[in-house]
Amino acid sequence: MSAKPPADDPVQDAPEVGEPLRAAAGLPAVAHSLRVAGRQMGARRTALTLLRVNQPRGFDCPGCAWPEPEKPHRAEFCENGAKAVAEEATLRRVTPAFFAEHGLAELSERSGYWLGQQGRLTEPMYLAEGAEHYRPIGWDAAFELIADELAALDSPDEAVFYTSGRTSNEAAFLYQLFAREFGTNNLPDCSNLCHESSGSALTETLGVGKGSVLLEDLYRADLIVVAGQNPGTNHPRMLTALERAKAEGARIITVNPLPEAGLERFRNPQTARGLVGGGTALTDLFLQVRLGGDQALFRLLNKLIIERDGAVDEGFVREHTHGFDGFAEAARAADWDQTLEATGLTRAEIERALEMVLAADSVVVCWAMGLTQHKHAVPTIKEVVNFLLLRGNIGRPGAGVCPVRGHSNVQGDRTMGIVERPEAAFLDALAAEFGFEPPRHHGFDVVNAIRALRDGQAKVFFAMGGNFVAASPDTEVTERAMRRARLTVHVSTKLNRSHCVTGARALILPTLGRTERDVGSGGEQFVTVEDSMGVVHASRGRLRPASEALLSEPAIVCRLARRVLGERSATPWAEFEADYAAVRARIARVIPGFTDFEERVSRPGGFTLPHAPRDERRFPTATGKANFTAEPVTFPRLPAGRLLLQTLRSHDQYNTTVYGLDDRYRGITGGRRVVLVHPEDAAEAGLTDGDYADLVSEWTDGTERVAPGFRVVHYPTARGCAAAYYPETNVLVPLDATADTSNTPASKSVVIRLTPGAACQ
Ligand SMILES: Nc1nc2c(c(=O)[nH]1)N[C@H]1C(S)=C(S)[C@@H](COP(=O)(O)OP(=O)(O)OC[C@H]3O[C@@H](n4cnc5c(=O)[nH]c(N)nc54)[C@H](O)[C@@H]3O)O[C@H]1N2
Ligand SMILES: Nc1nc2c(c(=O)[nH]1)N[C@H]1C(S)=C(S)[C@@H](COP(=O)(O)OP(=O)(O)OC[C@H]3O[C@@H](n4cnc5c(=O)[nH]c(N)nc54)[C@H](O)[C@@H]3O)O[C@H]1N2
Ligand SMILES: [Mo]
Repeated sequence: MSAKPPADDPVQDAPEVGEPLRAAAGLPAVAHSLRVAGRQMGARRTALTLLRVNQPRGFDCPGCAWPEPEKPHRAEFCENGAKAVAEEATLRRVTPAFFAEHGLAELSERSGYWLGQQGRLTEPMYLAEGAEHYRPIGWDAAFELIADELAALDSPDEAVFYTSGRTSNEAAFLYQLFAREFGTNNLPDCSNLCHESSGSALTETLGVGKGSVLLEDLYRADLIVVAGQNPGTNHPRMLTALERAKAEGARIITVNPLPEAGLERFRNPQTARGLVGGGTALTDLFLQVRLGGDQALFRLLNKLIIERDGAVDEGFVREHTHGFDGFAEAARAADWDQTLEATGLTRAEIERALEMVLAADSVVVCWAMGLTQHKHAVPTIKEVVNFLLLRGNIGRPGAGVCPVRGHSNVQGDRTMGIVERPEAAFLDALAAEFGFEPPRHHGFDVVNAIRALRDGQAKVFFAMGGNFVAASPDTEVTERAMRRARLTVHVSTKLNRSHCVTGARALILPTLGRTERDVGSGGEQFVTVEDSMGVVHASRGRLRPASEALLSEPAIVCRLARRVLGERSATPWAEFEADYAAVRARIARVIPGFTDFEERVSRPGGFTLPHAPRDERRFPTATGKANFTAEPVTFPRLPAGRLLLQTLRSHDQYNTTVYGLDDRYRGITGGRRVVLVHPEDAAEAGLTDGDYADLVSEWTDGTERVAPGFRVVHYPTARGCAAAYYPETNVLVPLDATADTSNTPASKSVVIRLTPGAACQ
């Protein structure tokens, strides 16, 4: 085992391409995860650490937000969870000596992969104005520097406080409280780039912006539709749930432009049959939809349901919904030809889907980024809601909406008030509890924060985790915007691109990860998180922290707040830092559903937050009912010779953290600069498999953006659609290309042309 990072930048992008696999997980996955983990932390630590993941007294996997079953399997983690844990529990360290050796100019030339491979950050570091190297700085001096910059602003709204989705409930609650006591709602978060479209659509139609199903509902469903999601890579434990659902009789329809191995067939690494046998076929019907064709697909299905005698649940529609007539009129106008064009599907495929829908008493629809990152993402998800409402598939067992969240606590962060457009009721509760007047006007989301930085309206950027410049769209614009800031601050576990593209001055504040023991002035603490299904539970790190100098996220916020707010604040920040139970006591008083928080979260498995549509078929919307909506159907139309590019994840990455250069299920090894295209589309561009192409994105204002040197890979994707990995392709996504209403970047819908190019050196 070597805990030393590779000396050279290993990104010699030279992809090799084999056949995509037809099944996911199984023995190769176990071997792969142990190999990756062993490289980072050695065999003993690997075994000890991985056995604690997602256990009742262990820590919550920092990977995805998929819930834990009530009785977790002894190894309730997956290959990619193991990689996420290994990234954090690595024995490699980034010390002040590292920064003395590597200057900013050099670091900003390094790949994200190389930066991440250097290991855990160990001490607070400061980059002075004009300096070439980060230098160590004490915690107090760091907080003072931030306080001085914040005090120099003309308005609190010139500061931006970003959050990624790994932050615990306690840290998130404190962080938003600090930002609001300081005076701003500028609390953009990774949700703005992720499931914001789901939140917008569900809040308007059902009254709650979260999923309405629990794990048991999947097991009880007759039909599960998985649209725009690749769980084999991004939520591998979901495959175990789908396998069980199938065993209980469910059928599965997959809607995706790509055949994803994990959904085709699953070899469960936790069972003997899965390890060595053929595994379980998961998908019964694969609808290979064109990018952005989902709204049209669901609209047509809805028309067909309405036209079928007895297919609509009339009692439910009458009693619980609003707007049926207007919707039904729009749905009846749905057109077969237009749908076939939008989806690229055949009539027979859609008819088969309809029969499966009508045969099912209970239906769950699961989705992720394939639905949320389009210009018409919100109307698309609203159409999914229409689809479920028609047959009463909300608020009863085995049925409902299941937006599958990304980051492990992204849903909890929102529940805790990390949101740039807070509701008045939440602000009222905060004001009453803490005795201050929170700002009422809305703040910046991610895209508007970039605009504000670009235009000089925001001057201090503070990030609680994440990798803002690499995760955001329009890389060049975003990087230029960030460089205009007076101060950029990152609370981070690992080095990343955002530490290299900085404001005039920059700070890196190193923090504890999920896997680590949090022992502060008040003794050992635990934190809590909320999964994708609204289950809140405790998370206790067990490993020794990567460095003695680390502070926990709550401690960082509390100390910063004391320094910045001083006498202005009546909040007991020191007490909160010492005792997270005191924070939870306040959360219980401010946020609905958290009564007896401390007691209920101490139970193994935690507790489930209330969800009115799920629990009582009550819909807290503007009309007091579940709303049918009749949005016009749209879908992307391309000029001749253009393709629609989706930017997605490979199997060896966690968002901007690249674990390795393989995408095993898709048959790609040793490189990331690949573009997956249908052979006939490649031929039309005068290219064939193995050629290199530049990706040129065309935006409506006539501007073009180029990502050079992608190896063309013939791939069985839907016609007219291409796929390439993010974050490399974020340079192609225009800042203004966002979803209506939610303002989420349309990263699954980039109009490009391929021009012959050469491999990048
Ligand atoms: N290992 C690992 N786990 C992760 C992450 C990670 O990077 N690595 N990221 C986490 C995060 S933050 C998130 S949000 C989730 C992301 O989870 P996913 O949403 O599964 O991630 P993507 O790779 O973006 O995959 C999008 C999927 O949608 C399909 N798709 C794209 N466009 C369309 C469309 O128009 N219609 C339909 N029907 N399908 C479409 C793509 O082909 C692909 O299968 O995963 C989380 N878990
Ligand atoms: N083109 C394109 N762009 C996308 C997407 C896409 O599909 N296509 N997906 C979008 C989505 S869904 C998301 S969620 C965003 C992700 O955006 P972010 O959440 O901002 O990005 P990550 O890559 O997850 O952040 C990784 C960094 O988080 C830090 N970190 C890890 N764990 C911890 C911790 O416990 N505490 C702290 N303080 N820091 C920690 C590490 O320093 C690491 O380098 O990207 C979005 N961008
Ligand atoms: Mo996400």
